[in-house]
Amino acid sequence: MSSVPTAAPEPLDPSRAGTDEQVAGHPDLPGHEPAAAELARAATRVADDLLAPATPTADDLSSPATRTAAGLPASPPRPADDPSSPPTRIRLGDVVPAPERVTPVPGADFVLAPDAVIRVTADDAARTVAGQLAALLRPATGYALPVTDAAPQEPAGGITLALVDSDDLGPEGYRLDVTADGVRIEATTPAGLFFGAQTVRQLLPAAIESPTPVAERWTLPGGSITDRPRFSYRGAMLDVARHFFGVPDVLRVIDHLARYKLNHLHLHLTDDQGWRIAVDSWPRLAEVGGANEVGAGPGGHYTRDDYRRIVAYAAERHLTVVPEIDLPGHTHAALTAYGELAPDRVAPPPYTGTEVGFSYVDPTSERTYEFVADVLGEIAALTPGPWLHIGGDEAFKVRPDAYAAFVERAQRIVAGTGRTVVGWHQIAPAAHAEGRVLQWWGTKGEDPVTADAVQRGARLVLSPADHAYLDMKYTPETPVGHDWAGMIDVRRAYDWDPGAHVAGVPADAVLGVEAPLWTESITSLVEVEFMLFPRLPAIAELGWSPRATHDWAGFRDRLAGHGPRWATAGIAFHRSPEIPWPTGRPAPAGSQATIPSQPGPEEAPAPAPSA
Ligand code: TNX
Repeated sequence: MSSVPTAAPEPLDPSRAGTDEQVAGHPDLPGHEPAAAELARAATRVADDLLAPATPTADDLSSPATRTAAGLPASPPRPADDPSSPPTRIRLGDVVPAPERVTPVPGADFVLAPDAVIRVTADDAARTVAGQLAALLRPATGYALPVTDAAPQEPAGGITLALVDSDDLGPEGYRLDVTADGVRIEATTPAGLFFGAQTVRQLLPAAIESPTPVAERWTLPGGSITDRPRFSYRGAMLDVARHFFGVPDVLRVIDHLARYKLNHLHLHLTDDQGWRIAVDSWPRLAEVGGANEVGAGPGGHYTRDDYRRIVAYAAERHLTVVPEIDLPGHTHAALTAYGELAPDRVAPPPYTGTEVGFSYVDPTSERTYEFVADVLGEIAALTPGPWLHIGGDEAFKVRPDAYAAFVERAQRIVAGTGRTVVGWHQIAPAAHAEGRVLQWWGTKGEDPVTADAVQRGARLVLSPADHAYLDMKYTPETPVGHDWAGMIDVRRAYDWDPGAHVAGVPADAVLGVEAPLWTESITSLVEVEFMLFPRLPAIAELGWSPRATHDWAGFRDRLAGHGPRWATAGIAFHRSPEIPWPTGRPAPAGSQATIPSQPGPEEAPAPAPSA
């Protein structure tokens, strides 16, 4: 498959503003690939210096077997065991995303004892959360942490997770109380308990991320937190179409989202370069359309069971999967499988480049609507969540009237599956459909067409490309990524307000935020993590935290403490010089200037000293 010559796309419609700029911003692949490889190699090299034993670049960093197979020592990096070194002081307010209300109580710190127990309300879903918390804490502590049902009279000393009735916490909020006698998380739902458990994890020393036991005093700062999200939709998108990412990679990305209380994973499942989901009624979509990717790699696709596994893993972490079938444009891979959908009825050869806007399914053919109904019907049947994303972006070759008619019909097909339609904001001109959501990726605060769709009832998920597109480079030297929407450093990712970003769109029409990661130039999990961290937590904070907590200086300080966590967990990240990482090792002068010295996953800070 990969030896089939690449089809030259037709030129884009030059009348579309931004088009040329976008194409110009797409990476030149032959030039890009050595940069990505260099990134990965440098990651291994510098990590060897900073963290002994080394931080691997292998996909699974926690299993000794995988580490050994990757040629790495069986144990991951671990903090110094020297009990004489001072503990890193974690403050109750150091949580990312910033909690709604934090009330520290000096002198009320809690120390987790080796015989501590996790108690939980007698409820299966709550027990699952307690089990997840225990599983997070056992590897580093080495403690047994048995989970037991909570009794009415609680003995002191452990961690309690309690489902309670409360009008204040909402469906995702929680209350956390830390006293010298114990830790208590209360919530009205298992999701709230789960988010509370993520907060507990962040309040423990960074060494809690170690996959093997560490000598540490497992202290949590005393006081209470009352917390709930600002927006109900907090997401990230992974483009698995331009480069395919297998199930283990996607599960690891879900773990990353869950840490920061995100609750939606949008999977961009189809595009010109690949169709990534098996569809029984149209089997060649995945078999033929899935067998390529950018750069002519082997591609791949998810079987129905793979997809179910991803959905179930996400659901256990209180994340909803939003599947996207991009229509009517971005469909070249589908056309390679079924030429009958093409305007000229001829199946083209695969496309492995990075242009956009040249392909479309024939909007005038009934066969196209059979295809759309079959595909969306099967995806809906596999997806428990409420959303079906129909794409709708960059269909430059489809005339506006035909485009609007197509979108309106696709919206009706989605409604027929019982799901709510989501589309990129290009679908705004089409008629309103009950509940519809536009994902806005503009770069200007003025968008009268979108504002008009909002007037007609649409809600928005905000992904402004110049703040939230995590495929944009951090700096001109970032070895992977795009630049068509500009550089996005951590501050740029953080400093905007989703509630007041688009003129004429009131805050109550904003469902939330999403950080898309397009993967034309992103080829591996290490590169995915490098682009996500540390910007993903910035977007997560915009989605979760009340606006009153918004403060770049405070965010930067809180985020700094997460570097040692990521390093200990083996997560690659960009050691941005904007963040005061607690390493004692300043970023080398000129480190932004060239690819080899580009701060990258290689420059993971040494884990914080611990007692
Ligand atoms: C625009 S934003 C696209 C994608 C590209 C991305 C690259 C949007 C809905 N479409 O097809 O991958 O730019 O940054």
